[in-house]
Amino acid sequence: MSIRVHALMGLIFLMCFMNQQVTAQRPGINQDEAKVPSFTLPEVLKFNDGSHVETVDAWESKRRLEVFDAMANNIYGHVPKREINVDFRVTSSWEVLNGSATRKEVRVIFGDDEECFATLLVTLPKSRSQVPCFLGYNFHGNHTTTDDPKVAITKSWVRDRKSPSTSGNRANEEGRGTSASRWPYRDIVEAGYGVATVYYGDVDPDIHDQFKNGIHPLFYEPGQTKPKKSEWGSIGAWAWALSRCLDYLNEDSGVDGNHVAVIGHSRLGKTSLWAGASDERFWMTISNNSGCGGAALNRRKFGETVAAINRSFPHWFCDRFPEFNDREVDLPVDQHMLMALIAPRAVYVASATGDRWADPRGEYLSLYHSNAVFELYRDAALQLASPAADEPRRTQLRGYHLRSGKHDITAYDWEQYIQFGDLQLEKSRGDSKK
Ligand code: GTR
Repeated sequence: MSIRVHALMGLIFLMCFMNQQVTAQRPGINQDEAKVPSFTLPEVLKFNDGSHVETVDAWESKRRLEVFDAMANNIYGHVPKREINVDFRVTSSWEVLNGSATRKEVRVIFGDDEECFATLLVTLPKSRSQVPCFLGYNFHGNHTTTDDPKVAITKSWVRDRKSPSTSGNRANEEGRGTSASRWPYRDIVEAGYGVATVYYGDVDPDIHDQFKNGIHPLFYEPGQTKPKKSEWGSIGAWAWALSRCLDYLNEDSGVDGNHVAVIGHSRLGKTSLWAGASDERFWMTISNNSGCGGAALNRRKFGETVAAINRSFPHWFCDRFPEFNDREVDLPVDQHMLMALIAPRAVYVASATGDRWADPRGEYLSLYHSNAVFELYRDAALQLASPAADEPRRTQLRGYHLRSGKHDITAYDWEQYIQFGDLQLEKSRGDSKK
């Protein structure tokens, strides 16, 4: 045997060993495609009584509601019935990007006193009026999305970043611009889009405190201390607040309220999908590396599982979701149904090659298994085989790409979302001429 073959075998052995190490370090976690269990997905177009959905009308008037209900009951939770006041106040505005765009901060106030609020940072190109706009949460505070010294630093709880940019769960000046690569403002504005972002911890800090902080308590009935079993966790609350931000964007004369795309990365991608499914006013829904509880099919049990996510993040979903830990097959839904809820509005899912924890194949498959519903709206069917890395695949209403690289949202990802948005805009202009 040649030295080269020996070296190759050694490398293969090392890779297998490392793979086992990863699996061994995380008991119950599979990252081997050959070990994905065989499964049957719940049928999107089958009513709860077992009969078949044949028409768009039957889907929209009845089956869609059944699916929404099942996803809310078992995974994300329902928004409580109680209603609260939400007010908007523009607190500052200025010019950015060499005068080519305006930026403003809008206080979104939840409830009747001024204590609970989120700050929406809105950046709009000046070249056009009424622009289409991306709306999405950021992880560490608005000031981390840009070097702009005027952007206010959140006073809310933040996750400590093991760097000088946070201390004692508070953000500080050192963090300014540290997530700027995730928010390519110039590219977005030059493409003719606005972009609005908000720190998710302003709405509900991402820490399990039995739902005492954030917006949940504003919805409690007298004597209630935590959400009911089928009521929202943090993802449900974050998604609801995105709809309130959309309410504001609808009032903003600089924004085309019919063309607001909801976008999110990772846990915030799970959130954007649930927001897009819950609020049919969203024009496009974009999920970047959202993984388990987002685009990835639960039944594949590849990478992060239902049990793993509920263990690490017991506050994200409704209280019923942990009943399906290690029992994915008993879930009455799977994530392809989340995609289906977005139809006939556009949905884009993106994965990354280095993000196996999020199960790229499972993220693509949920889009693929939404074919039946999208085909009702004459969208072309996606093929079963996943696209190769860096070769985006699109139908009229759905897009997918697998970016080379790690779990992140990059300029490449944004480029695809903008191109997809441009195609949707062209289509709606074409449709309105007919
Ligand atoms: C991980 C979690 C994922 C994903 C990610 C993120 O720890 O397991 O579900 O949401 O965090 O949001 O960055």
